[in-house]
Amino acid sequence: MTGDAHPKRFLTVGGAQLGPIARSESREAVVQRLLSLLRQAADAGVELLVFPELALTTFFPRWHLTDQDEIDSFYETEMPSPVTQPLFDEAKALGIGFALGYAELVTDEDGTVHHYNSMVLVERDGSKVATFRKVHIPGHETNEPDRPFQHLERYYFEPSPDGFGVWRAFGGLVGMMICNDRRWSETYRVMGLQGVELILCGYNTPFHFSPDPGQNPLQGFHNHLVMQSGAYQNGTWVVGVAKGGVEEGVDSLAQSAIIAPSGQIMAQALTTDDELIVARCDLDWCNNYKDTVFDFDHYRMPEYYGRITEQRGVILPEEG
Ligand code: CDT
Repeated sequence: MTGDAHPKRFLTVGGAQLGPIARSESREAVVQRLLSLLRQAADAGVELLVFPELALTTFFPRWHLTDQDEIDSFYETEMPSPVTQPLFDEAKALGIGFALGYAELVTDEDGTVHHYNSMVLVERDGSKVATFRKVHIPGHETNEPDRPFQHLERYYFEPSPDGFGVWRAFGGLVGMMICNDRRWSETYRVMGLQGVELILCGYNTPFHFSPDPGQNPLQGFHNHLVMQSGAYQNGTWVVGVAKGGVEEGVDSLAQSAIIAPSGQIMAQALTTDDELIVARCDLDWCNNYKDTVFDFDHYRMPEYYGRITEQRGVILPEEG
């Protein structure tokens, strides 16, 4: 104790941005890259390291694959597996927790197979805290050959059956979201209503957006816009970590960032390659916002928010 009447809860958080992963790159080689970032993080005093979405393989939804065995080769059936075990072992030995995005294949007892876009959260002692599955699945369901590349997440993944949880871990309240989830204000609010203090997010965001290429130059702006507003409006830290750079000919956004409950960016990646960013996060800073301008209990008006859960799309007011 320092004698401070209000000791702060500091957590040193890292973002392990990845550069491109080639389709031919083995998981073993990728895990070596993750281990290198993990060791850099240990040297920097990081206690929780966040890796990107689908961090073990290339971003395979850019291709329309039809052979189910080939498709399933991109998914993990166990976590850890023999290939990812060294990451779990080294993290435990170094006393670092981590969050890792990967494609998850689950087979139910009745033989039903599920494909999820998932992120596992592991504590500093190696224990698994939770597995989060992506809720908002973007892109399209069927092959659209006129696009320069596909974004077939809706062909490869089903949405989470669980939604957005928040877990007591790392001395605080931790939630997760994956890539497109970060664009939806409901994502942050559902976690905000569970008191979240730290939201972890991995993303793969191509610059080219086929449905409206006018958005291409705004990808970096929109990325930070949504995470900064989500952080501020819910009084939470947000850690957004990219797999960026030119991967199999597709240029993707980097600009990983650690964002404070004030909405300010506290650390940001400078490259489009493997890069560690670090911030010392005061989890108690969340209360400056949660107890004042965003004191939900005092100021929210849920009686007027029914439409948010009662309807999916827009219902226009009657004419005349
Ligand atoms: N991975 C992922 O969710 N990417 C989407 C791309 C835009 S939708 C085709 C994103 O929201 O960044």
